[in-house]
Amino acid sequence: MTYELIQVETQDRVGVLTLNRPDALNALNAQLVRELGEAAQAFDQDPEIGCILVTGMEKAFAAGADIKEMKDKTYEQVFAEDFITDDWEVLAKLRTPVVAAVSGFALGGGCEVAMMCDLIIAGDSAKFGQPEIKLGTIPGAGGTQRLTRAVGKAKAMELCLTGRMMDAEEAERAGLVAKVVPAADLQTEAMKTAGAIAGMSLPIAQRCKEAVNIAFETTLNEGVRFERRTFHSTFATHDRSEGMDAFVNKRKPDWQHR
Ligand code: CO8
Repeated sequence: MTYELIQVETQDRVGVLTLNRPDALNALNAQLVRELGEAAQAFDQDPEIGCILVTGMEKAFAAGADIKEMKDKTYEQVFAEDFITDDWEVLAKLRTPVVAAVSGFALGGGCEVAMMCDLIIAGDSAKFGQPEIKLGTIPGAGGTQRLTRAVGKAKAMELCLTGRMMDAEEAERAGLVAKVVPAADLQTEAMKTAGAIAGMSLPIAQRCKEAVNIAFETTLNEGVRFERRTFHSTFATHDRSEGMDAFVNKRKPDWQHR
């Protein structure tokens, strides 16, 4: 597959997707979103990929949905197309763990794409925001929901209603990002985390991710029950036996990803 607006590469067991539309600060037009979704799904179905890393460029992870593409759409059109389309939700539905490495602007749809990933590592230049209100609209790809779950109502409400940007330090304090690193080290640091995840047993990492995500969708009781049954299911895998045997025998586990 060849792509125009993203770069796709593999490093060990990490599949790297780099948004690459520099002239528009990686504004997410239909083509970019389609390419990102297709490439992410291909990695998700590849048993040789244990983690997907989504990143952008130094100045911007993505400055939002493409306003120029969106500006003349009518209500009839957006309703008929169900804009945004399912392409946008692809990242949120992947089973392989996904890390976002964010440098520069992650605004509007860009912030929403980062939040669809399982965890965000931010360069200290990162700026997050949902500025849609300044354009006379509201977030449309999960911003009001995922940001609120990540940082709580007070800060989410303030960010969505004022459209102000939040820097990386504030985003980390608020719980939106897992860690902040110097911008110059972002790719290396994000690759370390993605590599560590990719070094685990894939079917176990998939179960782990699913269990954490359930916390956002259900009650505590149901979530704990789901976790326990999923924990039990790891006992049906080769890698659970291997992991415990390796610990007891003081050796490195040799994951078979089954
Ligand atoms: N859409 C289209 N083009 C963009 C976008 C964008 N979101 N952001 C930047 N660009 C373009 C600029 O128009 C400019 O192009 P040109 O050189 O042709 O004029 C180029 O990128 C560089 O941008 P700037 O000159 O503006 O760069 P600055 O460093 O001065 O400013 C900012 C950087 C602050 C990031 C500024 O570009 C900005 O405010 N961008 C818009 C941010 C924004 O409002 N994002 C939200 C968009 S709406 C949204 O995401 C809704 C999501 C809903 C779900 C998805 C539906 C499909």
